Amino acid sequence: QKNLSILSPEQIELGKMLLELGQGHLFEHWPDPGVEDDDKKAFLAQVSILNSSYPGGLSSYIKTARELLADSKAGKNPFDGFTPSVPSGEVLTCGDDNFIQYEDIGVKQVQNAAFVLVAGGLGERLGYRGIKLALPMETTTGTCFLQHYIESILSLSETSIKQAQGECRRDAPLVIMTSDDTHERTLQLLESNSYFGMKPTQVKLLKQEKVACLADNDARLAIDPDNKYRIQTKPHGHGDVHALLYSSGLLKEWKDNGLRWVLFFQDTNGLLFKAIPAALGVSATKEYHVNSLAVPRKAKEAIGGITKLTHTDGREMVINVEYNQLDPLLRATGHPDGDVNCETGYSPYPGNINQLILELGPYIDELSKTGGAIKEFVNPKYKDSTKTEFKSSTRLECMMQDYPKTLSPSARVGFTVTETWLAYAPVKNNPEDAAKVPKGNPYHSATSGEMAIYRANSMILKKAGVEVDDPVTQVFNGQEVEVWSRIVWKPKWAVTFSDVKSKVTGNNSVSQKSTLVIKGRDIFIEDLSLDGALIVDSVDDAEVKVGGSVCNNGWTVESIDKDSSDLPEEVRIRGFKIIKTEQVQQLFSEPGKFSLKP
Ligand code: UGB
Repeated sequence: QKNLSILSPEQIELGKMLLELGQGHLFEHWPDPGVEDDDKKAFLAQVSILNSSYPGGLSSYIKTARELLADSKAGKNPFDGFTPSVPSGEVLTCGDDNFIQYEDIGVKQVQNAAFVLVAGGLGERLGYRGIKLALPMETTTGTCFLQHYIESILSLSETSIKQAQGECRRDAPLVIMTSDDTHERTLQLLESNSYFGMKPTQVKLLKQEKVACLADNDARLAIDPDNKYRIQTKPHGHGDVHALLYSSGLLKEWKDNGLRWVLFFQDTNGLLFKAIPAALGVSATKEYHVNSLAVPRKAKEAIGGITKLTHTDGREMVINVEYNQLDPLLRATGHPDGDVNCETGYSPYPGNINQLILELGPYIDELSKTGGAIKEFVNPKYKDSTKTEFKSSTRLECMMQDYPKTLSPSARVGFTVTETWLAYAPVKNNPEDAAKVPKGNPYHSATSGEMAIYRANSMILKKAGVEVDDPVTQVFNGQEVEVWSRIVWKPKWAVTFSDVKSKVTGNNSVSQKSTLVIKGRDIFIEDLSLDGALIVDSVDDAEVKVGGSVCNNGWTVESIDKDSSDLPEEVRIRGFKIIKTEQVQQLFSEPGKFSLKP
């Protein structure tokens, strides 16, 4: 009461609201007016942000938190009444006729698509202090994830416009969701690299706010241990992307501009764009409102499982069940062994890789009803079995793949499974945790993420008729990985399997010790025998034929000690570095037709 005189009317209202919501403890330590007044005002300024950035405000947040905390304490099963079963979806195999057909349809649709990258996570599990988008995807060229994503979108758009015979020329929008942890560094990465070739107006950053932490089962907000005039906050999860997109007005703008699709993707999956065109083709052909891209999943692998849930009241949905919930759900519904591999060596539930394709019209209709609010969950760590106290504060969380949970049963929700080697190699785990992954399960580390790029490119070239040697097995940072020829190309050279096929002719071979880097757009590989390192670049108006025999000492992959402090963190987390001994390197910088036959 005494402090009311120092506060603005808006701040007084916020204070009253907190008292009505049972949050009196937040003010108990407040001294008399005149003491720490600026801190008190700063506290209410933070409350104002927390209140306005959550759909329905703090009262809604606290109400939901009380309900979810009560359910958690009572041990209520979130899937009560639901029986899981294996759903059916479209299964694609890279390079076969079906795949090529879907890719063709998908590429044409890219000119109607907007791209949304969720990149608010800091990557604590990875043990890397920088933002994950700045991390090199592979160290042969040192291209970072963001550069690769942007160049892929630019090339896909270019191809799309060409294939649709320039019906309409429009720059594909890219939204990046950031957080306080990643915003400034993401902006800086873009600005210091001229947006990697995108127009700055094409890219929009939407920053997600953190949410208030909860100290107990009554959803009393937690005071920051380092500052008694701040409420402790934590990330709310990638599900925020829907509310942010809705409130930004971008969805309506996209619809008015004639766009039809919104594609969501994550920060560190260097393979993803190899599967996007075909998956978009599936969305367009099957007229899916929601299409999730999935890969075969090893039981207990830390990715969600796509599951069909059927309720006793007849409701049905196809939805991601997060990895920590799938096993208990199966055990509770007549599968005593829980989440186990079937005869294929994989879980029968395809793995969600959080690549979602939503049809814009139905998406806007749904968000007009929900405001983009996504079903939340809470995951408190209790001190003991009485479940009365938490080990540390908790908060509500939400996931972007839970968007279909509020959809009506008539919504067309499907999924598309493709091979893991083609579509999924995230970089999430630090070397220590990766080395503990059970044998046969993927490491999801910087080591495996980079090796997966070489494997995918080698496999694609093999499917296109190139003789690529088998890989050798090596151990880096305690992880056994296949080391394929280091083959890397820029998206402007090829963004689809058909692009690759059209640029590779005759009898070509690449030995295991080789490195092949293709940077220019119109480079044609014809009768090349490579045993060493070859790097070719060209300006867009040059057409270059590359063939003949290239043999040199090349670039080697050398093991390093992850604890050696003289190496940068992004090298140490891989456990190897590329030693560049000898190469043929050629840039064709003038327009015209050329041939490179060393
Ligand atoms: N992210 C945000 O933008 N904001 C946040 O508050 C949190 C994250 P994680 P997670 O494909 O491998 C997901 O932490 O959540 C961004 C799926 O839920 O890497 O453990 C963050 O920057 C799971 O079903 O993953 O697991 C990153 O880009 C499975 O699909 C993205 O969200 C798994 O990803 C994912 O964050 C997977």
